[in-house]
Amino acid sequence: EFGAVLEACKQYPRADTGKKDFGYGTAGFRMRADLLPSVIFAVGLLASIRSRKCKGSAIGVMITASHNPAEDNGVKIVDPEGEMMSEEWEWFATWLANARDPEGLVIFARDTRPSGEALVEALKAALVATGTEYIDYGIATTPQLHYLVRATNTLGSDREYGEVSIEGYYKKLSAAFMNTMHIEYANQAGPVYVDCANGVGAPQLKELLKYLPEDKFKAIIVNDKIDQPDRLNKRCGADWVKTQQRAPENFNGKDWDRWTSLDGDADRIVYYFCEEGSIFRLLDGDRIATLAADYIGELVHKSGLGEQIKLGVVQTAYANGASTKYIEKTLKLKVEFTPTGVKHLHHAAARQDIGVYFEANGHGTVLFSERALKALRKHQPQSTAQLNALTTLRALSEMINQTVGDALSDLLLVEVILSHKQWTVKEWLSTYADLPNKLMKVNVMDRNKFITVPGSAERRLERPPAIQPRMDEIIAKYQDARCFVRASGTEDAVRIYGEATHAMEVEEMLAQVQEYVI
Ligand code: 16G
Ligand code: ZN
Repeated sequence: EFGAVLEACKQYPRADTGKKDFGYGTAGFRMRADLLPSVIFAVGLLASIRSRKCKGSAIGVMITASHNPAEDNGVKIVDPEGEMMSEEWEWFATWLANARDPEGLVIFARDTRPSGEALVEALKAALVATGTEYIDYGIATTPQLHYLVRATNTLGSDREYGEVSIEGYYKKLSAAFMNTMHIEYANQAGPVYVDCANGVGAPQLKELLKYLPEDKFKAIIVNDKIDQPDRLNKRCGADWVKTQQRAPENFNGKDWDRWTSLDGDADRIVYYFCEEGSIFRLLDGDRIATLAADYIGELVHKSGLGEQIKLGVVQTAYANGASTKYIEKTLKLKVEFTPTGVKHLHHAAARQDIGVYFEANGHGTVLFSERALKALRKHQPQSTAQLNALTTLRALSEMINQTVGDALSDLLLVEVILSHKQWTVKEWLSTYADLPNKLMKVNVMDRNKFITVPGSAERRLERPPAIQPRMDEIIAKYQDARCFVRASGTEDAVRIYGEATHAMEVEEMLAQVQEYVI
């Protein structure tokens, strides 16, 4: 086997990247697609090893660069439960040297980027060379691949996740959605418009819609030009809308129309609309988290399980302070903070009975623990009201993707909540008022010099030592102000985030902080 690996390896020489090394960052490897073949080959080797180490469980490989430009691509590994790969790498090398049985299984998919096709060849070469069985699922969203990994590994067990196919994913989501509609809810204010970033979300949402009756769920798809690769994520999509704070290309919403944007691999979603006078209003990940926590918390209470099942919310430092305050003061729920990156939030949420986690950028989901699921199964409702709440909760636990944030599943979730509450975007927005805020990107000589205080969830800087004390003095001058600096995990830059009561103050504060960072 080793000879075959060496032989195949020669076909995928390392691209010249100068002094730069490839690094498995917050969301896997990501770079210009032409630099990637050797990296994908290595990931193929690694996935085959990881699968063998996990006693032959299926391991997933997703080829995507998510919200980044069309000429980029990337790759990440999905663990047996459908989660992001665990951080211990050293094991694999040892394992490579010793591996005999069992056989491995790697399943993979890619987004709509044309470069994906050749990268899949590099991946397959590594899998063939290591004698690893594989299944190519073609074009899929990142969360669909996570689903497939968990479904594969739970097949035949007492906790089967769903049919092992993309069709099975649609069936599971749509059936659960229909179960949330067990009571006749008045269809609310018009369809939802979905900007698919000209990416994989478009064909996959179209497919999902075939499983949903139009009188229960009506979506109008915008930006679905997957045959024009250079339009992917360009002036559209969740990342663009969130960072630009404006509507995407081809937006033609009337006032109060409900719009959403997915990102290029459909694991993020944000909502937005225009108020009278064309004022743009964003309903980001924080808003989805608060909406979901409010609604699910209410259902738990109504079902009579309030004493047994506790909800917790997980956020990052980027969550708007007003959302945190709303969760703690109005919803009276616990908030935990973790560093940026889905794997951190996911693990923290998994420790709750029901854990709601969302990054402000729109990536998130709601996790139901085994304990909570068992309580939902066992509970004997004492009234029709309890039964109704319980039925909805059970359906939601099936509809919400348990492996990772999933734009399609989150879309259904928000739509269910809005129709149950008979809310339009207006009522949703009015739950709290965001603090004015700003996110800045600063290019520095060496971002690795910026290290945050351990356990501070990136809210305080430890090094360089001079900066935080100066920042504290600046922040103290403003009311309800917050500001933090952290090195990006995906770009060669440092990010500065600030919020305060008035937008002018945010500007002033950030301008001063920036001076110390550069
Ligand atoms: C990655 C993360 C995202 C995070 C972002 C932060 C995943 C799947 N994606 O895109 O969650 O918000 O990085 O980027 O974990 P930054 O470190 O450059 O600010
Ligand atoms: Zn993404």
